[in-house]
Amino acid sequence: MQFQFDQHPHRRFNPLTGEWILVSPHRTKRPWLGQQEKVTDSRPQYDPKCYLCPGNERAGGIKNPVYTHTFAFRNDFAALLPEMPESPSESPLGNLPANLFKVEPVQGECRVICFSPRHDLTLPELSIKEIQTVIALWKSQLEELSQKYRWVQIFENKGSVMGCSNPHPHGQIWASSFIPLLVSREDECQFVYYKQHGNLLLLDYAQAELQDGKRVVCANKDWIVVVPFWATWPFEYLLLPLFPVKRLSQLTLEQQSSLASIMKEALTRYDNLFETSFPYSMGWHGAPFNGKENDHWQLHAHYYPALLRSATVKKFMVGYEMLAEPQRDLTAEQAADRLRRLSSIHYKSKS
Ligand code: H2U
Ligand code: ZN
Repeated sequence: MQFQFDQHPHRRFNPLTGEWILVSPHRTKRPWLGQQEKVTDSRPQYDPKCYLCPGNERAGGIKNPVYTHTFAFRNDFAALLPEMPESPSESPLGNLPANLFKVEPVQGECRVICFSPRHDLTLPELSIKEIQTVIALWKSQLEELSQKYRWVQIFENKGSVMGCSNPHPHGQIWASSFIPLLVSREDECQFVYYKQHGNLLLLDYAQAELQDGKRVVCANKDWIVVVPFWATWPFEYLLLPLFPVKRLSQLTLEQQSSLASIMKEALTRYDNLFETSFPYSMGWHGAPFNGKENDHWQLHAHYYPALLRSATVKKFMVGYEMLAEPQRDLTAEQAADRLRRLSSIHYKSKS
């Protein structure tokens, strides 16, 4: 019997994090007894009870302006606070052994960003021009917050299954004095690759994927969206530039426009997969603001969707995955193939 990686259990390596994932393609024939229902969501253009709609009141009594494009505000329940003591004068942990009990103070800011005044729309339903205003907002927020913080995490948590509290199209930004764990891992892996090969890890990867084509969902002259070879989530995306660029703030207007159109296409394919507003967590990674050159860094976005086989059946990261290693059944190639076959026109705009 000869090993075939679309049929036999194997592990795949993630060069961006140094982690492995177990792939079990033979299990996709497993019977499934779970429910497979369609979810219909119809929302008004304006919801008087929504804390993100224009002109409405938020927690604490602050009123949103009657914004017409995008709107950013400080999170009323921020996880990070800007004014904190630099470091405690004496250990807050008393006599506990310092090598086992470590603590460090952090500073930061959290913001919420509304993508549109329309309560009923999501990113793929916005026009390319409107998506460009979201990109412009990401860019200006990054420019402002990076003056003060070493890391600026731009992200979007979409859909109630991802724990998102409000369907109004919005994202968040958490800026911090420290570089978070997952970012440091990517920093290290990209640095080692750059030192060994003199090339950017993710640019080499994007070019290899473009040539091979098996995991490509869509691409244009500047950008490529793949289900990465090492994907953990069933329909995970990695959105990559086809040119070297360290940060979102360095994109030209033309590159922002081509980004808006690849986002619209990739997210439309997500929604068309189960004819539902596809829930995911996404976020941007670029060079941190640590005072270094960061020549090894390449900008990219991760999309981690929770759904597995219908609008309601999600993948759980439990059991073996919590205790040993992430695992998937559907291969990255099968997932990309399914997404590629779908229409690039949103199902809602057809009916
Ligand atoms: P989600 O997208 O993950 O649901 O987050 C929305 C954020 O909005 C959440 O972090 C904030 C919450 O703290 N929020 C406000 O800042 N003001 C409000 O009036 C309600 C919610
Ligand atoms: Zn709203």
